[in-house]
Amino acid sequence: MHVTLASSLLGGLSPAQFMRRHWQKKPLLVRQAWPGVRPPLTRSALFALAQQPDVESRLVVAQGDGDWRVRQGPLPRHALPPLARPGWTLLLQGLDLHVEAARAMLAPFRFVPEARLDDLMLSWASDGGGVGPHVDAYDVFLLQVAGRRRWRVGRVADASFVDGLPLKILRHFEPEFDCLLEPGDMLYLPPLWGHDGRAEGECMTCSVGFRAPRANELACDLLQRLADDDGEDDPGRLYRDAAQAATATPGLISPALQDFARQAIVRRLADVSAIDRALGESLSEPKPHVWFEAAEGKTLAHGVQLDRRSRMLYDSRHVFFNGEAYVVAGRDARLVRLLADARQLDAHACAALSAGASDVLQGWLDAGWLHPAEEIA
Ligand SMILES: [Mn+2]
Repeated sequence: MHVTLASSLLGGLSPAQFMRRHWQKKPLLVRQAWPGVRPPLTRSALFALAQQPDVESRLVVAQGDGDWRVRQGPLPRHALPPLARPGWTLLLQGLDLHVEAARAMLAPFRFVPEARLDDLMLSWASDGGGVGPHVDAYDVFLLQVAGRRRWRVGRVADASFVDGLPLKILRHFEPEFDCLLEPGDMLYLPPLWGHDGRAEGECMTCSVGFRAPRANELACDLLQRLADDDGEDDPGRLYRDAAQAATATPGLISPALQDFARQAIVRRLADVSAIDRALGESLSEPKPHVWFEAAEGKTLAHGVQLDRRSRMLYDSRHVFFNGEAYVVAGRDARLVRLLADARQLDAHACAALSAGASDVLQGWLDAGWLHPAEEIA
């Protein structure tokens, strides 16, 4: 990925310029960002996928009187309104986990760190379908892949929602601009920008979403991980109070015990490497309901590529793969980081791995986290 080269996906901006001028700052509308883009699956394949229990799907129906009906998947075919009925939408979250072509559509967006990537959502709408004016806590690229959708977009002064609806619909939304997206057009929106997309005729839209972690959620997750991990710091250390005098106030917690507890926490949190490791494990955790199929007898000889559901990240000390941390160094580290960045490693690079690293990659192949390169291509 050449981050300083002009990109037609970004309307002639380079990824570097886009990140400086638009990312988290202001919307960007790009006409023909992806000329000739094809939906990653057909309407009937989408409806079939929505029936599966391991696929996250939602049906949203506008009732016409300002009321909305939402049904969570799995969605049997008879749960979907007739195609000719206007005003309904089928949303399929995490399509990249299920459909190789959807995973492939994420590749041009890899100028954004993968740690921020959430998923590719596909929405199919009948004429007039949409989910109403709302905000997301996500950076999102809305890529029109079939038919036309009109977006109304604007900053949100009043973030209150209409009461009593199964959807978070903005009570007051005053769009600043509107645009009609045709197949191949794309609209980037930063988090918390109000938007309301309505299909004009049947249409399909792909949303490439980048989650912004919430400080509190991240803290809870990492603290839990730190608590589960004994760490290197004398886990069995006992409180000692050999100097405790006889007390007439047995209900009182002693300052010495308070100090012991505080120090125990401070020492745990002072282990920066453990926090970094917990973060990498957390961010690389596969999505819920993802499982991998073990496959013995595969070889590294022809190069490897990541399974579409695999998440691989790294920091200066570790590589994180599907929630597991590995300490890497030297040439192996360089090669494994290459695998994380490119999601593939050629035969030549695989041959350059040390025997130890080869064994680790072989284990990943056996677990189904990796596949031989030719298998997916
Ligand atoms: Mn949205």
